[in-house]
Amino acid sequence: VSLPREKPAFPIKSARYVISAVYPDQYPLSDRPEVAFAGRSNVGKSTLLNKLLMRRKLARTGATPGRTQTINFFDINDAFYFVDLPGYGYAKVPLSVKAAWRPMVESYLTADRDLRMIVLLMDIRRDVRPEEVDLLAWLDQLDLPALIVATKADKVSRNKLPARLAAIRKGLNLEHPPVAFSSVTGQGREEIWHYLSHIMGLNEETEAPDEMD
Ligand SMILES: Nc1nc2c(ncn2[C@@H]2O[C@H](COP(=O)(O)OP(=O)(O)O)[C@@H](O)[C@H]2O)c(=O)[nH]1
Ligand SMILES: [Mg+2]
Repeated sequence: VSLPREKPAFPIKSARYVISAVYPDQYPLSDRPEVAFAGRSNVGKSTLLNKLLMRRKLARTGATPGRTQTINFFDINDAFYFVDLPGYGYAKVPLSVKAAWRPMVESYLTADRDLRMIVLLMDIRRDVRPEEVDLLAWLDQLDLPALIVATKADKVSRNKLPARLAAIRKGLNLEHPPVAFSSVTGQGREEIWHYLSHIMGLNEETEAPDEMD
């Protein structure tokens, strides 16, 4: 018996790791739109990337939280980049690594690239922290739109979900509630793709991909 295959929310024809960059001269040529993903270490950033792309192991998950202190570029459909920013706020990360985060991310955010949006991930169970408030204020100054995604939505009961979303919305003073996402149930995937394809000017109506993985 074969289970029905999950319907792709967006046609992914190819998804390819390009490079882990530290310095701007290591970034790939900026010849297409891109979206960057940010959040505390362990928030589920790699998991979200893999789920959006329907690739189980493209971005490495779990293992050593807070150690991914590079900016990782992924080429999607030869049409746009997904950019995995280093996670912040993990307690066990050495101070030297923490100190490197801001200049590394600042160099990226202020580089002359076709960066359309930052997807900021927050664990749905956690309250907003000053880092997230600061990051959003910073993005606002740079005129960069942000999409807030509340991850691990399967970890809270259905009836508590609206209150968690409201708390994050209030904590970040958002115009709209965040998108609830779960890698377990797939909740939120289509909605995130809807925003991504819109902001990058991609056509969702193109043909479906053949396969994943
Ligand atoms: N239950 C549940 N666990 C998740 C979800 N997303 C991520 N995780 C788990 O959270 C841990 C950290 O995920 P990872 O993607 O490596 O986080 P990153 O450090 O932000 O890249 C892993 O053990 C994941 O399996 C989710 O939506 N639901
Ligand atoms: Mg990761």
